[in-house]
Amino acid sequence: LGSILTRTRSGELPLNTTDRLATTSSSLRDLILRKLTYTLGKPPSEARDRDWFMATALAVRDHVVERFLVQMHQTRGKEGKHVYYLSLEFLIGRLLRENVGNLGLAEELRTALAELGVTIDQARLAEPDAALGNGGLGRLAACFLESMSSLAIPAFGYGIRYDHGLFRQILRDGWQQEFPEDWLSFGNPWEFARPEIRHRIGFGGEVTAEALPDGDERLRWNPGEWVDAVAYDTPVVGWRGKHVNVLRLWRARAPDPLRLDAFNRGDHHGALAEQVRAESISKVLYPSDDSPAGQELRLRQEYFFTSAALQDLLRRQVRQAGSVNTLAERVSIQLNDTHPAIAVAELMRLLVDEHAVAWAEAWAITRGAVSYTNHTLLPEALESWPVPLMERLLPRHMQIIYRINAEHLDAVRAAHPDDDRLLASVSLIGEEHGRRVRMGNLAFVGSHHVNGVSALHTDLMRQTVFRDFNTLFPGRIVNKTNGISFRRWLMQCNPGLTGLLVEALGPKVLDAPDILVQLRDLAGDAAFQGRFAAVKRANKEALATMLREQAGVRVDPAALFDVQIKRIHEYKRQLLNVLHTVALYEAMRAQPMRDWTPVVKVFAGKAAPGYHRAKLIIKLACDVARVVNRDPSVRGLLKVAFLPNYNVSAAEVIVPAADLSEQISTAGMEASGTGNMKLALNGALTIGTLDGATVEMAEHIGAEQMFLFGLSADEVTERRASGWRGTQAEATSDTLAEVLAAIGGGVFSPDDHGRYGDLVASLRAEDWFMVAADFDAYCAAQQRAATLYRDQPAWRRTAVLNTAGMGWFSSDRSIADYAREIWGVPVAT
Ligand code: B1H
Repeated sequence: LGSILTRTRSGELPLNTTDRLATTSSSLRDLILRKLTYTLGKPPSEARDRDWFMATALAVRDHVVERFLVQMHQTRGKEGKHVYYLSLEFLIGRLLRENVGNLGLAEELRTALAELGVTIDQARLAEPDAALGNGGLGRLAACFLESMSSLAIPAFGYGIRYDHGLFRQILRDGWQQEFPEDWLSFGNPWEFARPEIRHRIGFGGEVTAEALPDGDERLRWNPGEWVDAVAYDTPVVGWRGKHVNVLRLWRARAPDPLRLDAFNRGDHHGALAEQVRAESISKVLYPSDDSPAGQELRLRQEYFFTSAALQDLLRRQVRQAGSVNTLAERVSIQLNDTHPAIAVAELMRLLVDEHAVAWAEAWAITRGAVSYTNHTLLPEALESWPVPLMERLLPRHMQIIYRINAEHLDAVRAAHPDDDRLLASVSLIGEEHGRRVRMGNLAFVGSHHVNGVSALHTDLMRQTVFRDFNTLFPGRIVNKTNGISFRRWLMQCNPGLTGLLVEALGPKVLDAPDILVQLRDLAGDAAFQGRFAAVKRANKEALATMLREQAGVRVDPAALFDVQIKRIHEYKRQLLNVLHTVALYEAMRAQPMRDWTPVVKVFAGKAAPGYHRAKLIIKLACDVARVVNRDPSVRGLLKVAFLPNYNVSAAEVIVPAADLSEQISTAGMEASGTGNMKLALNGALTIGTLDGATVEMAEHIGAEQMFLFGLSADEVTERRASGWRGTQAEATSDTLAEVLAAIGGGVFSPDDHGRYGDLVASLRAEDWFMVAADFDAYCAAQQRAATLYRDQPAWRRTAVLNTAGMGWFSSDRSIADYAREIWGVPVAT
């Protein structure tokens, strides 16, 4: 260490080869043992699995840090443009396997732990699942961070270090109950607390004008309340340990830990009140994956982390470039949905008020640096904040937004005189439900590019929500189809398939997933099919164990595993899947001796706590499961399981084991989907609608290799306009009529016959999500799947073709597209 010190001080490489950590299993073993003994203070004889996890993670972190230091030294002074990915959610999951895999230390670690008498799984499964996100949007942010490191793009992720992530879901008698999640309770070995990196965040107060010598006036915000944002850094190592970026999450702290004057008066609660109020900002993730919470605390969260991120990156800019003037050339700020959209006003405030940049120049810098990703067109999901709330909480920002809006509307008026409809539509202030700031519009005008997350979604953005903006700013809306990290969603979660792919295609497949297409040549090869199927079978046995232990359902691993794993939402149509389950059940009871394809229906997903209809759908799935699973006339040929507490770690078991992937959203409503990609990559066949990125999957895989069905997005629009009613479907489908009668009549809810009355009534009436409308087509697609499954060679061939077609859906491809077409950042390869 002495030599590190001297050489670092003289500006040399901080770590030369003799100082470097050895990557042999024995040195890894010694390092783990040292961490256990001296950092955790436990002898091996006392160590529990969790201690082994902590010691292992700390040892692995040393290796990550070492790469980071070397890289810092090598790139000092030559850092290119930096990307800042601002996201209210990072759905990280566990990190041990990812970091070990990316560092290339998996085998060494296995041996090291074995010598200590521990298995990798013992340590690995003791890691809490970091659920700082709700679903696809948060998981996308995590995959993108990993890809930015893998592509050696200098980047920071910025978000909130929530004390409590997404709630734990427990099913009590089929009803979802929420319990707080506590991922930090035993400490987080991956992060570095950086108490010295701290930014002041203001709220409330007032704006004062200060006369300047030249006769102008300068506006100053004097917040009435301050909260500190303290940095916690998690290094993110890319594939092959190439590059390390940092995920910097902010924790809210009161500037003063307590009010001593109040404490000394005996007011012990009052002494802590400010601290409690400040810290509530980073206390808990809002558990909604579509509709914004709309509460003041949510706006405080959004502003808190956005301001901390911008202050942080401006400080770095000034340190490295001497001024803020070149910001737009040196940084790209990506807004993950509108949650950080206040960045547009905050960056203007920081530039104009704090760095004395002229307004017009500040606007050019802001628009040059910021870009925005839209993730949903659902009207209820478009964020807007009441003007009075904004004026109270962020008075200076409200002034800035008014000025941006005035200039924006002046320009629109100049180009399109007398078009009041247009002005109202593109204004940053909406008047529909009281005066509200439209965050999507703010993000749009403040960005150089706005992107959707699949080709269909981007088209719909241009045609619907941002139609007028698209006319005013042609070319600003671009598409960047989502992707997934192949490291996590293939190599780590499915080592069996990965090994087979490496044998078949060579190790290059690990770095260049586009060569997966070469699998097409092997799709008809019986020997290869057999090995592909053997991998799937082993993964299904693992899932069968999980279903037995966690859902109490025994299943036959030979059956067709039909999985729907995602947030519970009406537009995702878990209900359609349940209706088919009931139809199949009734058909089996009517003809018990037909030779049915054995099917296991697996459901998993959380409902937003206030979303009653979604919770009722969970209850219905559980009610149906209870009846079906214990009915002897079904002879075990149909099993239904609702697996509680779906999270990233559960997905890592389910995804490799699935035969059939349910992607059955009402067309036009799922912006992209990413579970669709994970499942197909792992050899599941998709039953789905032409929605989101499933459309592009069909282009890459071949629509013939999927079970596509149902109304198109355009047809859904037409149906809705024509006053469609579900009774029209019921009148022409005996099966649908029987299924609705059974559910509505209480066959599955003998304890409460009326439980599903309203649910069934809404299908018969408006049928907004086209469940009744698509029912027959869905059942026919299900039948095609069941029939194909009986021809195992044909099924296996199709499964191989699905994997073969998925190379393009790597998040490395998505990120390379962002880098080249939005960020202007060079990418190697
Ligand atoms: C997606 C969200 C979302 N779209 C509001 N929108 C939230 C909206 O806390 N909130 O208020 C949280 C999340 N999430 C998903 O993004 C889409 O539904 C998926 O189709 C898409 O694959 C994913 C990633 O782009």
